[in-house]
Amino acid sequence: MSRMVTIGAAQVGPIARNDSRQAVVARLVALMEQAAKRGCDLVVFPELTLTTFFPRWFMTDQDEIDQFFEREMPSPATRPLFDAARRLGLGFYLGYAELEQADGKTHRYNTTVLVDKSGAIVGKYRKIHLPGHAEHEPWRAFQHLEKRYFEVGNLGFRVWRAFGGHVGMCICNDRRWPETYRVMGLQDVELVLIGYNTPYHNPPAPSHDRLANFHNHLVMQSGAYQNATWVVGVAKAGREEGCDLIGESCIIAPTGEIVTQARTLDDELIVARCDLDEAKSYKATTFNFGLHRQPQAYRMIVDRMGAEPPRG
Ligand code: CDT
Repeated sequence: MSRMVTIGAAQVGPIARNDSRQAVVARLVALMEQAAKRGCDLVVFPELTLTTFFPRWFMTDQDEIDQFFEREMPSPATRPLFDAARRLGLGFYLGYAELEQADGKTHRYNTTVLVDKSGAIVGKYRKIHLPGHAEHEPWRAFQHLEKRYFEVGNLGFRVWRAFGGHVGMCICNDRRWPETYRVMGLQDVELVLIGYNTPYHNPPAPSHDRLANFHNHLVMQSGAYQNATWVVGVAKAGREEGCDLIGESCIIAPTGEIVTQARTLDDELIVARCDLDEAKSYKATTFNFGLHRQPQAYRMIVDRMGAEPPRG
């Protein structure tokens, strides 16, 4: 048996601070058109795809900050993506900064939506693992203020029936945490979609810089294999406003192997025909969760947040 989904990982090159939404959306539609020509069912864009990665700057003027956020999805500026989905019969995953008014309060999230081939939103995820810091740290070469500009996502790690399979979403730093994949694995996930913006340079730990690409693949390949799922990781890449972001967007099989990988640091579409049934032999044997997991031994994972050394 096979259940084929043709997936495009649409890596996006740098976006300047003053690039308009319209200019960015036009680039994304061009990638969608390429994806349709190559037979894709689904195209995956990066995290915060519509603007430059603004958490690199400390800002105090809320109006200035809110210019990077979307108040509605779709909006007049982003509707061409939804129109293209319908016209081309092509779904997409899109990351953006979301501003929501709820219970008389304003909330801001680092969000993705999953849109089906009819242009309807079928799933929404709000980033849970927010890296970086909340206060200005001028000693850094650049800031990473996700903890300042976003709230922790409140929608959990859900999995949706879509594209003929079970599809989950997460965002960037989430991919480094095994819990992310396992919570989706426990919902029989078959395809995990991940957008990212990852600088090569990590100011608090510059000795890690040379390993940025290795760690990117390491975590996603492990997540794929250990949960018997396809994983699609998509970068916003290249030198963006003086900050170098890694590329190496890739599509990973449930074997843990990279099937295809981007070779540039610019707008680049890579495509793979993914058989969702390829996970079956892993789900039935080595990673048959129902047969082999021992959740009574995992209590500490939910009871304890930070590591504590053994007593005594
Ligand atoms: N966007 C995002 O989550 N980036 C982080 C940068 C590392 S911060 C130490 C990431 O995990 O790739």
